[in-house]
Amino acid sequence: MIEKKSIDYEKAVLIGIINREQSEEKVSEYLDELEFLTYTAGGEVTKRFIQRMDVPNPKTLIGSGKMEEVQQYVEENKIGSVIFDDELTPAQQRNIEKILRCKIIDRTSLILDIFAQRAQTSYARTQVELAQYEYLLPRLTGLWTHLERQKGGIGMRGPGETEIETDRRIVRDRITLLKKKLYKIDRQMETQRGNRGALVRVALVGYTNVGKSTLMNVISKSDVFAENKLFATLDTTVRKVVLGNLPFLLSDTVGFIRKLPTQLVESFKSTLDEVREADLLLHVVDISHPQFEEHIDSVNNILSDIKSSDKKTIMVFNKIDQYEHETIDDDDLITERTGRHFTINDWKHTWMEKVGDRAIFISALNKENLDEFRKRVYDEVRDIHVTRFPYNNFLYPEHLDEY
Ligand SMILES: Nc1nc2c(ncn2[C@@H]2O[C@H](COP(=O)(O)OP(=O)(O)OP(=O)(O)O)[C@@H](O)[C@H]2O)c(=O)[nH]1
Ligand SMILES: [Mg+2]
Repeated sequence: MIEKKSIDYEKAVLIGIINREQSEEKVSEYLDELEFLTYTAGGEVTKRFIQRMDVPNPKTLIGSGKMEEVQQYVEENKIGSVIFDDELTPAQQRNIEKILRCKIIDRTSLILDIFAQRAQTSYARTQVELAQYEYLLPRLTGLWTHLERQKGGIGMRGPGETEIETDRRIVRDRITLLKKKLYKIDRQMETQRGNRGALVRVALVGYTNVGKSTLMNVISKSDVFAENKLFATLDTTVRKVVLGNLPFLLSDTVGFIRKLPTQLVESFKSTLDEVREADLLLHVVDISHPQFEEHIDSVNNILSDIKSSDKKTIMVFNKIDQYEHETIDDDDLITERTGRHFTINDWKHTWMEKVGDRAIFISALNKENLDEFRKRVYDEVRDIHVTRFPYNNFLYPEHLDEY
């Protein structure tokens, strides 16, 4: 599925758990995504371990038998990292580290790692660093409690305690400093946004890797970095776009993902201001992805976290060129027809029923249906524009094709 280049990839294994909330099928999908994340972070997955358990082991998450299996594999195959899809408590992480003696990573720290790798500007770096320290702080606390419980003997008190206390203070000081730095940048950016005047603002939002930057480039003839890895974009790019003679601002920003670490949402709040302050959202969806409907839900959850869920939104279903549906034979009476059997036309009907003409199906890559897309955006932007500049109405005709 994922093409590998000839650089050195660190070998990794993935671990997932099947329980009442996560069916076997779901876990396999989650691990597909985790594998893509691992690849983006520079790792190569050589094996997956899956355990069925309703109550996770408080000490090591998975059971001891499974852990032995993993340990043997890790040793025999010189595995660099073991990556868990589920979040580990600080204690679990430490215990597992002791057993497996390699890097132990959970989904949150993996995503943080990718963000750190990809942050280009000092603004993005500051936000990622803040999120990393926020992630670290409770883990230092965990270490501290752990040592506290262990101490008791004479001589155990001194260095351990002060060391961790010092660590915690350093981390807290750093967090305060980073927050101040971000606050300062935020003020500057606010002023910049203020200077843009009252132009209508449109924001591209969506799951990671759905084609937001590609669409931005096509629409605004700009050159935003796009590639087939997760989180290609971390900073927000804003371009002035003119459709007909109607000007508006279009922004492209960081992609969302299932279980986006809360520390990241928190520290990327200002990057997401562009979304929060937008008049219109273009929610881009990769319809060729088998889990695109869950992606829509994840994006909607994050939008509601940042109080932007009631904004006017156009659903933009992208990558129709890559969409494949499964077929059922006419005489197959057993297979139940699900979304996977829908054609693009079936999806069109479904979504038209849900959101009326605020759903559009395109291919940003092959430039399919882009005229209709432009028209739809034009109509919405025009509606907002005429309420904002009531005296300029005559400049902007009812429809884009009246030019
Ligand atoms: N087949 C196909 N691929 C597309 C289409 N649009 C974008 N892509 C590809 O999808 C991948 C991701 O595109 P990006 O534009 O980087 O996606 P993004 O939503 O900006 O991703 P992040 O910035 O990582 O959140 C790239 O390899 C694009 O070439 C499309 O319409 N069809
Ligand atoms: Mg992008």
